[in-house]
Amino acid sequence: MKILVTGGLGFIGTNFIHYWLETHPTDQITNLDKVTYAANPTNFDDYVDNHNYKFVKGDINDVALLDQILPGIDLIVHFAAETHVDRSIDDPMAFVKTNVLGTYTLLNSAKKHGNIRFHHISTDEVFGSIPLGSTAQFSETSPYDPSSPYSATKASSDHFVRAFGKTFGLPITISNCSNNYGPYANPEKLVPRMITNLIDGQKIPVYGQGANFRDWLYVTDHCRAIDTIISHGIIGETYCIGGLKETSRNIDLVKKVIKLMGKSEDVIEYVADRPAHDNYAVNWDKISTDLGWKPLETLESGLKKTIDWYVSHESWWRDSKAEAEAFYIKLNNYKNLNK
Ligand code: NAD
Ligand code: TDX
Repeated sequence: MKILVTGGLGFIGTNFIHYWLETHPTDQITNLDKVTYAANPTNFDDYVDNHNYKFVKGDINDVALLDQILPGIDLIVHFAAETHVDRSIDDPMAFVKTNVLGTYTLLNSAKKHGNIRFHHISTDEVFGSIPLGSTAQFSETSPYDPSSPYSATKASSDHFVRAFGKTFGLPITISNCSNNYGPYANPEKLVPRMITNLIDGQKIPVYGQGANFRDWLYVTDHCRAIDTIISHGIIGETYCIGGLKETSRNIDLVKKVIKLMGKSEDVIEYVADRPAHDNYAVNWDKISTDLGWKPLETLESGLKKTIDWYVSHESWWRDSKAEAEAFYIKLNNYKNLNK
């Protein structure tokens, strides 16, 4: 099979390509990535001699480039996006361009080149927020109710994907997953930001009181879920993907990482809250019952692997951490937003 992966130099795309070429070694992958701040071109340094991997630098909005790449492609796995909620509050237009217009452009090109099978990677954030203290979970039937510019653009992209399936018969599937963690995540995100701050002897900024909750999914479990949907999913269907939910409040996660790294809780620093700060939990019964997938990694084992990876890959994250922290200084943890 010939696969186009978009955004494959980012966190999940990188893990997915590594996973796929290990588990399906005869398939061929073209990785189309614009190489934004979130990309790391060194992620495939070991693949120079792998004839089943090809990198193309480019934008999913570039129709002429898609016309060159798409002939012969059997499947598109669409990861490319602007992904950081905090940056979407600072500069929403970048999110509209890639997440909405880019997804539309890619769909249109997939249609033009013979209705190529299209799997869209989306997020639980499109469903809005679960009230603090509630044990409710999002599922495939939850109404869309996005809160941030990021989640609004992802919601829009989901609607376009579904519309191309219904209107033009494009063979689509969608997955809405919870927060991923693991190797290769940009240190702008909570888990790698915590780990790299602790390595550097810095404090951990916790937004608000740390009471907001997430559903943490180890990235390899996510890659297996995507494989399961590609291999066995029903065309036109959406599948929700989440983790084992042992703990989910941010403050509990922060304390867990501090303990695993042998540090003191004195490093916790409560800072101004994120506007429209959501809470998420995912019910993954459908993919489990219909397709037989379930998450395998416990939070403890996944965090240990992730910490070990960041401790031994400082050269990988050092530059992107400097870029991320410069962004946070500019944003000043929301204090400057309304000035
Ligand atoms: P990431 O920010 O780490 O990487 C995104 C990649 O997309 C980068 O390599 C970037 O260069 C590329 N890109 C951006 N704009 C592009 C464009 N116009 N054309 C081509 N490439 C472009 O993202 P991630 O965390 O790996 O997320 C991947 C996907 O998974 C996204 O669609 C995101 O919405 C979704 N998702 C992520 C999470 C999470 O916890 N990280 C959770 C749920 C869903
Ligand atoms: O320094 C921090 N302190 C803090 O308390 C950071 C960076 C975050 N937080 C909080 C905000 C959130 O409640 O931690 C939680 C996680 O924040 P992020 O890592 O920014 O992730 P989140 O906003 O939950 O979104 C992530 O998961 C869903 C991805 O960035 C999205 O792309 C994905 O759709």
